[in-house]
Amino acid sequence: MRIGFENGPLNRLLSTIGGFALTWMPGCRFAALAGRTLRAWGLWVLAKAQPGWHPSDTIPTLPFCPPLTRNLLTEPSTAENLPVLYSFRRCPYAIRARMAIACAGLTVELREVLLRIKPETMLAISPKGTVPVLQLAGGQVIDESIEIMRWALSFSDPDGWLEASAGCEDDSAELVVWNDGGFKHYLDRYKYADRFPENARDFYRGMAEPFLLELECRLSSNPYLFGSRLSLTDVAVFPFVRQFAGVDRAWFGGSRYRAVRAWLQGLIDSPLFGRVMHKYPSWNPASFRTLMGIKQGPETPRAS
Ligand SMILES: N[C@@H](CCC(=O)N[C@@H](CS)C(=O)NCC(=O)O)C(=O)O
Repeated sequence: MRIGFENGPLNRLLSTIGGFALTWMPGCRFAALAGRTLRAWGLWVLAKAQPGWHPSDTIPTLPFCPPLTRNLLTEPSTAENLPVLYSFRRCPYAIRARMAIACAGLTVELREVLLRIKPETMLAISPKGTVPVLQLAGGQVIDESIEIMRWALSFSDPDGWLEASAGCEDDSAELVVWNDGGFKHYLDRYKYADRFPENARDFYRGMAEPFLLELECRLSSNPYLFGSRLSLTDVAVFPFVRQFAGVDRAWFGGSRYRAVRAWLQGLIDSPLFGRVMHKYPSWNPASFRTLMGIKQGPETPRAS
């Protein structure tokens, strides 16, 4: 039996249930998220019932970011007054912030931190102790990665990341909330299943999968989450999917998420990702300054 997810009645039914919650209470984030989650879970149950299923017979074109001309460099610098970014190389939140900063062509002073020994200077400006943290030249602090992305793109968005999901702001926000919330919750448990022995690793993976199914449905018909162009949402979400894929590469490689795999690989192979994943020694107040980007940022002098 072919379920016919693309245009079949079951897909329409599930979309209607999800869409009902999305439209019935417009503006209500919770209802929208619940609707989408319900739809994804429904898809997951049906997909389980038909092991060979895939939402599309075609593999989407590999997405590539245009090559960058900007470089990351480490050097002793006389450049004062740059915004300071506290970051951790492998942190998915920090990756998305660095990608937006690099894409915008901004220069920041990069301070690579060790999460177990956070610098006092960072905790002083953001006591919650998470990375990334951006301190602007005027002293203002942005310590949410999505806000850092928006800050960077508000100066320059050469690749149109904001425009790519224009008109779908609620949809985009829901995906990010789902990614940073439910998906991240189970991703952590899947990654560190030995620290959460109340359930098996596969259980946590299964709980994270509805999010992947949502991505798969979107990416089966378009190369990016909101159509033909890379959006802020793609960049915000993919570092987490990369972590998910890395937990059990063999499983992910053989999974039904073909479109997600192609999308993920395209982003991992992109020059932009390569540049922001450069390894730097961890920062201390006595070390050379590490500059990320070579173009002077738009900020005015940083306090202290
Ligand atoms: N909502 C924050 C979350 C950032 C976050 O949780 N970062 C993790 C690293 S991936 C962190 O700093 N955790 C604190 C720790 O491990 O001590 C954001 O989007 O910037």
